[in-house]
Amino acid sequence: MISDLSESHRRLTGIFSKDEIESIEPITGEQLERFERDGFVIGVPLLGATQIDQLRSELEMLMAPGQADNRLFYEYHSNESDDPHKRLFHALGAWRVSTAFHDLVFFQRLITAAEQLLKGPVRLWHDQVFVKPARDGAVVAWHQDYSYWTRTVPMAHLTCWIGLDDADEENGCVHYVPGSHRWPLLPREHLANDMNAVFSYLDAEQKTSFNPVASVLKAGAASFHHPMTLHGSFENRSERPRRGVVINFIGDGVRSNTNEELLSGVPIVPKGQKLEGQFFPLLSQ
Ligand SMILES: O=C(O)CCC(=O)C(=O)O
Repeated sequence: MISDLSESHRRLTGIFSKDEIESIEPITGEQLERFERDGFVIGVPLLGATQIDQLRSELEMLMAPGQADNRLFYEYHSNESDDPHKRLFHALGAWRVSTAFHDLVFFQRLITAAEQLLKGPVRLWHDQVFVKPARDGAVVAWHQDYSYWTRTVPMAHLTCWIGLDDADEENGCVHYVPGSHRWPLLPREHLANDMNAVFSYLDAEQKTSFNPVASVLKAGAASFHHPMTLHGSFENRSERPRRGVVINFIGDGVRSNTNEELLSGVPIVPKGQKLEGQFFPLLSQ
């Protein structure tokens, strides 16, 4: 078995070789229109029960003591909140460590949905895992994903958030601000401390049109959002965990905008060069 799963760009197990969901087209025409209008689409059926179970059980391994020193992760925060009474587990790079998380990246149903929304061939940018434990789950402050990604151009990015639990307002589901994908890029603040930090940057018109929508999802369903869509999630005060896995896609052709590392531990991609190779696999056939 290889130790860095990014060396393989094929599925390593049968977990995601079969579509457990009946419907053929992941994103309907109506959802495509909604994505253009609002900057997100909620409730795309993606995973079946055995796929969810496998991801949940490998997630336990990813969160186990000792993994924090695993250099395959691009980032690993056992708790990204500065408040010792709140907790947000957040890691990037699980696809290099766990076979289920690796194979999810190469899941055809997910890739097809991303191609529909990005309107062309797609590559992996990176993955993320966000876990809010029961009772003391921290916030994820309002932000636009592209505020973290200006080191890659042009902006041709897409985020997919997949629930490993039912997610609702009680356990801290993601919220989206419709239409905010047409706002300019806003500055970003700490990810897991002050939910409303972004408010100091909003003008009067943006404040008036700030009407967030809760992304209420069943486990196994996904939401997709535009890289400029303002989103965030409130605390988990419920008795249930709220676990989510995120796949961040780029259109094939996105280039590096820096001569520094794009992701921790990944060889430098010089400014102007296309993202490709071991760490940015082409997912479209
Ligand atoms: O899981 C969360 O609450 C935040 C997710 C997020 O920021 C994202 O999907 O880009």
